[in-house]
Amino acid sequence: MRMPIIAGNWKMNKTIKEAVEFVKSIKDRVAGTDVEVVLCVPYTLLQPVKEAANGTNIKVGAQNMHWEESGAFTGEISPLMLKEIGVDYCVIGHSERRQYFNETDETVNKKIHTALKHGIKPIVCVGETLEERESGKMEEVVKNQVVKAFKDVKGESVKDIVIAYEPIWAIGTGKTATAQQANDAIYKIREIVKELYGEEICTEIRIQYGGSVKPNNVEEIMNQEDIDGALVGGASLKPDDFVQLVNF
Ligand code: G2H
Repeated sequence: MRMPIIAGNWKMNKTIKEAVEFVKSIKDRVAGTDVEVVLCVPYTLLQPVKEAANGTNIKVGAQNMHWEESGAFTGEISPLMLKEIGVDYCVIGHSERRQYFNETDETVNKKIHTALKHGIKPIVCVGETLEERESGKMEEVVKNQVVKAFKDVKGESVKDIVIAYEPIWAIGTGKTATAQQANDAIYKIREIVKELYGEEICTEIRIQYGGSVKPNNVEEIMNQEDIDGALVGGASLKPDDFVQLVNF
């Protein structure tokens, strides 16, 4: 039985004060659920959110990290720095990072290896553009991303990885993939994991959907057989909305 995981991806939003108030406002309302609750926040908010979430069921994630432990990489953050704060998860390969910051399948793969080495659970994002979907290439594109992301990742580590299927055309656009489209894509991703790692691991790995998930569509999405959670941007910024998402 896979535990559902609802992760907020705050992107480049919120001050420390706003973040701490957010955690105070939601912590009692997300307590005691059977859902894993994660907030993926900007680097400046990791420590304050971790402290505010102390003693609650809220886990904390970063939105990116470097694959090296230290060195001359101006502006970057290493897995050791995240680990020191007690970060549980890290989003890796979000489409915005692929699109605006030259993230590639190769850097995604390196980051996954480093995250696993340091006990940080990767939330690995994959997904196709509208053009790719309309030309019937969704499966091929996503397969290529998954195969390259998981290169040389050992089977026993795969249970610590969450995949987020985020069709690029549904991100922040208000266009959501239908629950059926999302489930079909996620079913296919599970089949790819099965080809790579076999039946047991493919039934264990959690695969989220991301892209304009909101309180009014979360239930239908979460009711799909293969969808184990949501990676949520816009709707994770308001405490009341986020609480509704967790309590779908
Ligand atoms: C996709 C998602 C969060 P939104 O990027 O990862 O954002 O819910 O705003 O579409």
